[in-house]
Amino acid sequence: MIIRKAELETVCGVTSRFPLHVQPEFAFAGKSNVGKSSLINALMNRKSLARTSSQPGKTQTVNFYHVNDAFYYVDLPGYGYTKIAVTVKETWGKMIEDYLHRSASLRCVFLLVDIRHEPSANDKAMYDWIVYNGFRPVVIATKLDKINRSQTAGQLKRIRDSLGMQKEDVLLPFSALSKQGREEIWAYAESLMSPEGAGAES
Ligand SMILES: Nc1nc2c(ncn2[C@@H]2O[C@H](COP(=O)(O)OP(=O)(O)O)[C@@H](O)[C@H]2O)c(=O)[nH]1
Ligand SMILES: [Mg+2]
Repeated sequence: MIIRKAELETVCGVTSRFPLHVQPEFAFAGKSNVGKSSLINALMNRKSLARTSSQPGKTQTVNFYHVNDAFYYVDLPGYGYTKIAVTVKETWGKMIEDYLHRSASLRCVFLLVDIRHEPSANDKAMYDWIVYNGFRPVVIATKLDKINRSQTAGQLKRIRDSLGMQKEDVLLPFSALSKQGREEIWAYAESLMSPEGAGAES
């Protein structure tokens, strides 16, 4: 995918109304620090348009990045490390829920998990919740560069098993350092770009 233009168009806090777009949206969910902003930067070919941070929990807004004047990447607030269970009543949960309910142009929710770790209870809850909201989550296993190549298949299997992914569900490994996996994520998003390819299954 050739990125001609990328800009942060809208930032929504708890009290903001979400913009209503006609163009396709692709959202990225996952715990704080898993690499959402880094992935979005890599997909936009930008170094730091989406702010990354080594301190977890920075993004508590929903950020809309307009790409090529054609579609949006949506950076969702990350959930915390320490919370034991996901409750949709929490601020971030409410925001994500409102967003999932409201967006008619949302084509896909990418759920990011760290390839090194077994998905947490929050990751599982988020996965189930995306499904509950009528979407087929596409899981991205981040920080691929942090494990040995020989470990990749095993870690991917672990993630699949623990999230309870179906055989046909998509799991893509990715590294923001090497950009490995970027083409596959672009290709997947492009396949959903046309109206017929809508990922929000009925
Ligand atoms: N080695 C490595 N570090 C990464 C990768 N993706 C993100 N990081 C680092 O992990 C930290 C959190 O990344 P960030 O994109 O801000 O996560 P977010 O909170 O989910 O948006 C930052 O220090 C990033 O540099 C990756 O693929 N490989
Ligand atoms: Mg972030």
